[in-house]
Amino acid sequence: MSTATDQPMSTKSTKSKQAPQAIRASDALSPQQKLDMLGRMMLIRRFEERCAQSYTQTKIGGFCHIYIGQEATAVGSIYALNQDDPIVTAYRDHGHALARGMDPNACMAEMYGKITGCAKGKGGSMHMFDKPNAMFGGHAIVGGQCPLGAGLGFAIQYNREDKVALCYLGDGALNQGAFHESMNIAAIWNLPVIYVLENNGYSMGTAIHRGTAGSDNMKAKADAYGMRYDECNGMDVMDTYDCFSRQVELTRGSTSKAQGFDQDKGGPCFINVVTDRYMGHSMSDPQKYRDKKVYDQMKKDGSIDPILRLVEDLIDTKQATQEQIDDLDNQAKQQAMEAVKFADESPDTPLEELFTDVYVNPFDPQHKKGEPNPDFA
Ligand SMILES: Cc1ncc(C[n+]2csc(CCOP(=O)(O)OP(=O)(O)O)c2C)c(N)n1
Ligand SMILES: [Mg+2]
Repeated sequence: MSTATDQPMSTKSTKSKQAPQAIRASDALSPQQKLDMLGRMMLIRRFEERCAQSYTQTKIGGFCHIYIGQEATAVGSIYALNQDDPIVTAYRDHGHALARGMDPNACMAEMYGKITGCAKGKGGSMHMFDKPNAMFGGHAIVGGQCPLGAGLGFAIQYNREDKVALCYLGDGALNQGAFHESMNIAAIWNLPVIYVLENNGYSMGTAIHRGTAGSDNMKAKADAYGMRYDECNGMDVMDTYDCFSRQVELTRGSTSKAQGFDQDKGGPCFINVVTDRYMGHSMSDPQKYRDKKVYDQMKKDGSIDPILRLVEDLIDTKQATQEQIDDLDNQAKQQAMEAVKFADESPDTPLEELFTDVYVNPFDPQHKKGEPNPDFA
């Protein structure tokens, strides 16, 4: 049986020891910006705790995949983007939506299946969409978002925009054809897209080494397509931010107005973010495949926790006081509580909505021959 101790964090990474970088992007962040990143991670943590609670109370139906443990991946990577850089991800998507700036009320209401949700309650937990914040979902089919990531990159290149697309995927998507087809087309067309592997070591209950050939060498996946590769510790938000800061700017090189739209520059990249999910695959997973005792202790003593790590760093370096940290956490708790209240009090999505915002077949046989389908007008 695989346990957390079978697979310590360090063995999941293929990173060779590198000399410390002289200048890291995170060195230029102000204490205020670091607190802002901490606040975003705390919001995700407290929000997800409330989701788990509401799910157990059967207020949320369907599937629900909790992001706790992986907060630094969404926050560290998205912090390195511009607000209009598009992102797309899989079904474990509440964290990305919140990190991107989605209103927590709309996010929670979506899970409750309420009309006030970001997709009018018709998508649920796995389908968080927020076009104004350039969040293109939330996709339930493993690897299904990979071609969409290439599409987002292609749109940027075609429209000669100064943007970069991020496409997140779990380690379970590594063996899907859609992932490899997307990496291939991104490479041959030099698309401004970064494929972000959220390597939490498990797809459902299957440890990565049991399901993925060459799981100890993620660089080989990028090499197969002649693509740039990087990796970072996804339990350390600053390391994640540094990694994305350098790669996002390189990828932006092919589309940047400042750098002269040179399609031979920049191009795609594959980033292996080594992370950990604390809870089961979904709310219905008791995690019998992990040694819970060891794992609980690791979480408690803060040896792996991304939030505790940043808190400790801010306090040790006197960039923040305990009082500021407590205030941030209280705000996060408050926002999560308000989101639950908002979702509780919002009306259900009415039945008529079943037929809105869906694809329409203009040749629907239910319509008389020769007459246009009125829904298609
Ligand atoms: C094509 C496809 N096959 C199987 C499933 C069932 N399934 C849902 S989640 C999942 C595991 C994916 O794990 P991973 O990509 O590592 O993401 P994580 O849950 O760790 O975030 C599987 C096999 C699916 N949704 N789509
Ligand atoms: Mg996984």
